[in-house]
Amino acid sequence: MSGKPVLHYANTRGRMESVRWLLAAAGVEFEERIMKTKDDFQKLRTDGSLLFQQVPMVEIDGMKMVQTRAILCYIAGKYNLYGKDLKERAWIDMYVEGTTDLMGMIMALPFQAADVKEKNIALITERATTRYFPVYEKALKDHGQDYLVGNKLSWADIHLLEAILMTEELKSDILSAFPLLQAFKGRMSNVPTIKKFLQPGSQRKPPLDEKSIANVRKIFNI
Ligand code: GSH
Repeated sequence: MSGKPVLHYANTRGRMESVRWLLAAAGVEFEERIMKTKDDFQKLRTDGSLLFQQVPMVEIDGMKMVQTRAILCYIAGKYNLYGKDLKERAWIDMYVEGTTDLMGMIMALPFQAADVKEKNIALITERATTRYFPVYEKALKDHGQDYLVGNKLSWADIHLLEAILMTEELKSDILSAFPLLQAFKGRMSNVPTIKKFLQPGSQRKPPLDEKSIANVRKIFNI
């Protein structure tokens, strides 16, 4: 065993992408075991690797961890990206839940019918600009620091950058009314580990194309 975390998921962003982001930003190398077929998924289930018969699953520190949020909390805590005390952790949790809600809406789009999808894209861009991004813009304005919590890089910053880039894929000028978030995006994209993850050829996954959507539908019975 290499000692590196091993990520079990399909060859897509899905619920695993934030785990890839967090590990990459923490500077942790990881391996991926890509499930290509429904049978690959079934094998993991029958060999007892999946506590709730679901992925994402990450082998780390002798555990086979499932439940995305549990995995992310563990990694954030282990690599010192989860605040210095309970209050900082509470803020990080609140910010992360906001970006999780926003990204959850985006993640569902490829599996929706064209008319529903069109309405939801409008809803997502509206929510991003009126509910979510104003919160992060205000946080940065109020404390005047480079990072969201504790004047130090945390899981909240990494998750927000992931959410910004995902939302920009729907509407490239989505940050036009948010100057501090534009500057934040520039700063975060230049953190060396993140900069590396944003380069072509990294373990970051692209948005789903038609072929991958069909494959994901088969693997997960969607
Ligand atoms: N609460 C779980 C988490 O956040 O990790 C949900 C995991 C989940 O729904 N995983 C999907 C899955 O395994 C793939 S993204 N679906 C098959 C199933 O639920 O039977």
